[in-house]
Amino acid sequence: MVKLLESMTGDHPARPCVVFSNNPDAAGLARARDLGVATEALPHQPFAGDRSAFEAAISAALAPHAPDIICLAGFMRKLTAGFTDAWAGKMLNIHPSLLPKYKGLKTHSRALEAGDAEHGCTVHEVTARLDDGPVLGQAVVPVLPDDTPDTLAARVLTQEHRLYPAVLRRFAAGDRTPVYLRS
Ligand code: NHR
Repeated sequence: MVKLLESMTGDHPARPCVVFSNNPDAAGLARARDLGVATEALPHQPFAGDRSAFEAAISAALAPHAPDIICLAGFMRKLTAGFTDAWAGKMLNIHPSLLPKYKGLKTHSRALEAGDAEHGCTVHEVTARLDDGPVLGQAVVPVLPDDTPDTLAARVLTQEHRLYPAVLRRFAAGDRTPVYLRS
């Protein structure tokens, strides 16, 4: 998220208008404020069992900031079709695997257990189906012999920090041609 904020300067076609979290204590909110970006936070727990009500409250919190694009970055609440349809073609996510491999959680240990020679991350459009929307970019890293889930995650994260800003820049300019990176 911080890499995205920092990337939006100069000739970049977008500017950050707000950072939202469902965790009022998220460190990223303070990082955003330090960078001069507005923040909103709304815990999901009071909405237990009613995802649509939570999403309506998110929409109300975002509305004054008038976003054109939403970038999920570590957002861990599944979104219903009501929200994803409203933002179809305007909401991105970064997922730590080479989709369509390893949708869902624990992607690094799953890649290691499968004996994959390569792993990576994917930026995709968010649709109602989890980790399933059109691919906008991928970055590939090698899996090394002594990797643990943590060492592999760190290698992927370095590429996430390159890939997501590169995809957002292209996407915000209206170009959905996928970006492919290799370390
Ligand atoms: N929502 C939709 N409709 N489509 C996607 O592609 C989404 C999404 C919401 C979040 C991010 C995704 C990831 O990068 C994302 C993509 C959390 C879960 C999940 O199961 C799934 C996918 C992602 C993030 N969340 C549980 C839930 O009940 C809670 C898990 C937890 O808190 O640890 O919402 O991986």
